Amino acid sequence: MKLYDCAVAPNPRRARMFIAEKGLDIPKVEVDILGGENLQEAFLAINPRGLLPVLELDDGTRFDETMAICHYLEELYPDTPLLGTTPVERAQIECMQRKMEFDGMIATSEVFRNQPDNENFCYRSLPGVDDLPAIEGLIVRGTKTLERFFYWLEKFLDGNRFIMGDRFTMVDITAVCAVDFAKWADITIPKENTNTLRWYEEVSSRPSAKA
Ligand SMILES: N[C@@H](CCC(=O)N[C@@H](CS)C(=O)NCC(=O)O)C(=O)O
Repeated sequence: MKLYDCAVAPNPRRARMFIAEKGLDIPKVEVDILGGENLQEAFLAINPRGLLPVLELDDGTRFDETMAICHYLEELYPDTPLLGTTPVERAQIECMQRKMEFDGMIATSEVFRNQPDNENFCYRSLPGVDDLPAIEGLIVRGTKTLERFFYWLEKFLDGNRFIMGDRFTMVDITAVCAVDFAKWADITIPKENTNTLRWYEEVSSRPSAKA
């Protein structure tokens, strides 16, 4: 098994954190997104969409979505569960996971990728192989969505150590990756969001956050 990875990118980081929390040692192949390596022939043979991360099994089977990678590894290595242990927990985690991903990760992507003055990304409104010039209106949409993300994150963390309660889960991984990704778009945790600031401090100090 090996993970096609990119050290600076937020979705590969989600996979790396998940793997680190599980205590797994999966070899990594670094692909340089900023240098455009993901859009070159060699990587497009691995993932024609040009996106990372990708988990490749020894028989050549590949998974090119972060959550699919996590679900697969959770099934293989159920110890230290990160996606829930009962049908109810799993469904609850899935609900929250999607909020963090859509309102946090994807909204940041909208803000970050649609700035006409961002030299590296101004023609990459869409991640991957499709060239699409920046669409400035998406900055407004993404910024508003991130306000919603931070508002709800603060509420979910009220009285909770982690987003789902006492136990660290994939939801925390996606959320902390989204919070750090939002910094790329100069958006940070509002200073009055004390629950979120406390949670961020704790989650960021886990060894997996540095993976
Ligand atoms: N839905 C995919 C999204 C993957 C994705 O967008 N990856 C970004 C890195 S965070 C990427 O590969 N970008 C390539 C590019 O911008 O050209 C997942 O969750 O894995």
